[in-house]
Amino acid sequence: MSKPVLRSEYQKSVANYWNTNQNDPVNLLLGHVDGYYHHHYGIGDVDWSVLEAPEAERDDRIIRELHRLEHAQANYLLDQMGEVKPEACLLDAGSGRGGTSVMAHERFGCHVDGVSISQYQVDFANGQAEKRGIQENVKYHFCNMLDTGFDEASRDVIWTNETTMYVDLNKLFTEFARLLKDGGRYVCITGCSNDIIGGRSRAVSQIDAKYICNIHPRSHYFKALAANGLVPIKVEDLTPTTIPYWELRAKSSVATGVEDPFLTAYKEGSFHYLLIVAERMVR
Ligand code: GPP
Ligand code: MG
Repeated sequence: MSKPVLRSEYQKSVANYWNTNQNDPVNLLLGHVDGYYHHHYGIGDVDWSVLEAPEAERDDRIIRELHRLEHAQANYLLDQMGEVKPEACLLDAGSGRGGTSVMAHERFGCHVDGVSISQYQVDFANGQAEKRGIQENVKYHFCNMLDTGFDEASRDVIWTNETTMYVDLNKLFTEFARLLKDGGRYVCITGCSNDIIGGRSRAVSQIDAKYICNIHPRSHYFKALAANGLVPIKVEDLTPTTIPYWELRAKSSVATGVEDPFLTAYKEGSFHYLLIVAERMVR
């Protein structure tokens, strides 16, 4: 008998959060702008003129601007993948409503599998792929990213876009090392706590509580990567480029209350928005 996708009470509670979070204006209204549904944050300079728009348009202009910044984040993540051929096979680990996978396929023409432990998200994302007529090349699976069942050395690129805080990093990178081809790339954008100054701050704990996640200390990423033969080629602190997104989001009608903890954590230096690009050692 195959193992169940959800292996612990913790995983069940995370799946339940995303299965029942179906009326989330902060993600749906942004996605409705152009049909790319994201579950990550934004980067880049804000066009602050949106705040001066006439009352009747202001809210819509802010939502479009937030979406533009989230889209820019996904494009920046894809920029890190290097050359990706149309015959390449990619894995989106924690694929949410599927936006980044669609973008990867559109940019590279490649095959993408997305995995999520939320059946609702998997169904939503597959519906989007069908709508676009790309369901042969972009497929979402109800599947645990710690144990995907995909073939060994089958992946040219794997990415995690703000999903690693839900899993044990060592288990995750063991699975990614198994899945990646020799020299294959892993691209990660994540929020991590700053453990050079000690334990986690109150603001980081508040973010964890909101999303039922466990934000990892920065050093743990590099230990777990090294332990699994994944060698960083690029590390970039994206914190300064994401703060404007949060400042705009705090002024929007779709603010959820998590804006203050994010802004506090980033500004006090207890938390970073980090990009890591790593390559798999040859077997
Ligand atoms: C989801 O974004 C991302 C997370 C829940 C993981 C936590 C991320 C960190 C960087 C700590 P979302 O788009 O679903 O969130 P929201 O609904 O707040 O926009
Ligand atoms: Mg969001």
